[in-house]
Amino acid sequence: MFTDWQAFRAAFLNQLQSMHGKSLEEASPEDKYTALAVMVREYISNAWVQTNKHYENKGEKQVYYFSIEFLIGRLLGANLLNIGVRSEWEKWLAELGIDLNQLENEEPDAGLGNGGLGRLAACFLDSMASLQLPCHGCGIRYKYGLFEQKILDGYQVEHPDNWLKNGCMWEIRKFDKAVQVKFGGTVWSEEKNGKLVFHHDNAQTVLAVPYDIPVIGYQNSTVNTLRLWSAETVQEDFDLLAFNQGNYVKAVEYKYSIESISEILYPDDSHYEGRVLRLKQQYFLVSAGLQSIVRRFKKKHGSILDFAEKISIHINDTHPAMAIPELMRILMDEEGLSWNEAWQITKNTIAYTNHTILPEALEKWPVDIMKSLLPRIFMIIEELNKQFCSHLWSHYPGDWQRIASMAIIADNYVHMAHLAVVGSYSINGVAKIHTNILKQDVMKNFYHFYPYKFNNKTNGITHRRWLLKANPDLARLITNSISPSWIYYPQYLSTLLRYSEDAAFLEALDKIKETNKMNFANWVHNKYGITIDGSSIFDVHVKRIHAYKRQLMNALRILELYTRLKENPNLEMVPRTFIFAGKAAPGYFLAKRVIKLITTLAAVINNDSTIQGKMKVLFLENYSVSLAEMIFPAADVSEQISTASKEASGTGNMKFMMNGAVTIGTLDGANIEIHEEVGDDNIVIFGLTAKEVMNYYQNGGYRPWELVQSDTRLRKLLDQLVNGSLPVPREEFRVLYDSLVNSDEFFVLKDYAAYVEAQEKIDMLYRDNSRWNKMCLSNIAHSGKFSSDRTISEYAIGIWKAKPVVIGDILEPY
Ligand code: 26W
Repeated sequence: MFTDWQAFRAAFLNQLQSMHGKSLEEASPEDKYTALAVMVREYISNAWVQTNKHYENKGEKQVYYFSIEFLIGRLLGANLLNIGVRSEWEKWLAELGIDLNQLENEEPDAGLGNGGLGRLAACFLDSMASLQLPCHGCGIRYKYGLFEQKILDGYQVEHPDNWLKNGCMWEIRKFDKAVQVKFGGTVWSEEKNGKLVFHHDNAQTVLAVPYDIPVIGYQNSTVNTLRLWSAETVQEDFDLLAFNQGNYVKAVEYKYSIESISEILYPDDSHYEGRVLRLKQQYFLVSAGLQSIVRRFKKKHGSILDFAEKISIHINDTHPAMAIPELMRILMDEEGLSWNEAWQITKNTIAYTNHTILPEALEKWPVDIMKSLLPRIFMIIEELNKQFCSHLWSHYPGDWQRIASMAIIADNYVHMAHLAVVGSYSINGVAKIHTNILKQDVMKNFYHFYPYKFNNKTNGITHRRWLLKANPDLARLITNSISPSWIYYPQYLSTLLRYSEDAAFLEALDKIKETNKMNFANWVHNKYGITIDGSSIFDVHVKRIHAYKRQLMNALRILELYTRLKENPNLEMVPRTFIFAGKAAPGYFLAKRVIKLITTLAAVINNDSTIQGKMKVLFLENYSVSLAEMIFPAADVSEQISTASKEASGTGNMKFMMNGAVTIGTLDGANIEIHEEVGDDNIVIFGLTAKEVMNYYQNGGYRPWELVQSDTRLRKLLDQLVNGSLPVPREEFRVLYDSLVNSDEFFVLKDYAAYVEAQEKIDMLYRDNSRWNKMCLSNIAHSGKFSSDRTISEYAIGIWKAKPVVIGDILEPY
């Protein structure tokens, strides 16, 4: 659009002036950020409109990805990159004395997700647009994202994440597209012309207002939409309460109770809690989303009976599973279809991804709550359950046990995973092993009944954000070596293997890692005043804090290594910097104690001069997408040490690999497929297999106490948690000690010796610099498979039957 710097400069200065009434000299970094964001918006506005027009006119199948979380992070940098102007604008801004990176840092992270599931949804959006697929996101516009984590006295403290306080530069409020969502009240029916007609009286009506965010494809003119819904009062309801009854305070209270629906993201990661507000959020999302989809569909297409051919609705875990009864409700009560017609359409429209097998994460809602909050939805679920159970009965006559284990409603609960399986045409796991566990274990009865529905789609990450954007030096080296094709076809990264024996290339790789580590070390120094050794191994464990992810195992090994180093200051070891980051759910006591343990180790170790800086421990506050973008490029070692069978896939493992870090990990989730790609020599695998773990579980676990009794080293180590040798009250870590010694549900002690050995292997491998660089190269070269472009192509072909739509070359701004 801008032919030269002059034109760019004029537009930028004009934007500053019209938006902020300021000259360049007066403008703050935030002013400059917003001005630049508006320029990006204008740049893509035409393409956005044209993309929607194309989709409407061509009538291709549309896909809607429903998710309670979209962890999109910052958009300015990624948008500039996808538009294809980043380096040029960066240069031009520099000529104006402006550092683009600084402007990017002005943008608050959109932290509308907890962890893997939410970030996956964001990576998927990027791939959908980049592959020119007509696929859109549908979510909630939380006023507060995931809490901001501060570390105070070594403990996690939560602060509200008021990410919208200065507004969001990317959203467009579409008030004319608002829809109404109904809660509570009573439902009654009457027969009219031989048909049952349902009426919903005394319901509380909530206005769902959409905010659209553009999702820009990589240099292809496709601009898809992420639609986020916000809850507001229906104006008349508010006025009625406030003025007609003269009860202003009550009216304001009412307003807050409605708006609370989209107020805050629940900070639970893999732990289900039956909160009414959460159920409201789920229904709010699916009802608003489906109403707007049906409305748009009817505008363009003749018969609603074609709905399933033209629309796929993907539900990201069970959180949006009420899309099933809600679509039934809309098709029957509003479109006048029969039960059977509605059912045919619904079960051919919805596809479901499962993201976890942890029993405590499986959602089940008490019947009472659902019945009173969503009376019509509950009626439909009840009928579905009745029909499904009688269907089962005819297949498995007399097999009560099996039928009870599969029922949608059982023991006074609605089992959301069962609802999702029955009401969808596709059910996928997120890594090979996870899908196999679903088929053979967690959902084996369902797999027996519906074998054709189950399939695997191994997760992926967008290589554009996680390599091209996060690690520009590495991206440049790759492009200069093998051409930019890898950006479009990430599997092409494998051609890098031809440099496996090229000393100059390996050297260049090494240099880039070194620079990234130095940059990171400088950032740490500026922010925390801690000095870390850029030539030490950066050993990184970043993810949500959870017992199954075993940060505790890593911490124990750090404690042991430190103790050994104290005893023998001349211990041969490559200096290491242990880097942790991650949030614990606010109510997850044990996870919070693990944070305290790590910060305590950091306080002791970082201040002990007798170990000559051979070890440092960092716990970085407030893990977020932006922080992650700084960490992955600087990592040497990727900790992926979950108890085998527990991590459905993991996606951090892929981000590390793509940035040339070497994995130390268990045979769990996608680690298995990473191992398959890079082979034994380029990854360090240790520990129990999923089969072994599951065998233990089936036989009542193992007896950790006996292990501790027979292992002096382990006993001594564990004693250090509770014998007063750490500078905390003596009982501080008793709960951690007890959890290990009494049950050790996640096999920390059982796997400990193997883990220590694997870590020693890492130390040994790192000493051989050229061998290590080859390992890094192998990881980068084999990371193409883990691009979400591959994953999304598989969804598009195998599940959605969606085809790319070419928009043409219209990225033209004004
Ligand atoms: C209802 C409480 C709750 C909230 C979130 C239960 C479960 C969840 C998510 C399913 C947890 C989650 O994020 N799972 C992660 O999904 C990633 C993307 O597929 C996987 O890579 C991770 O292994 C899995 O833990």
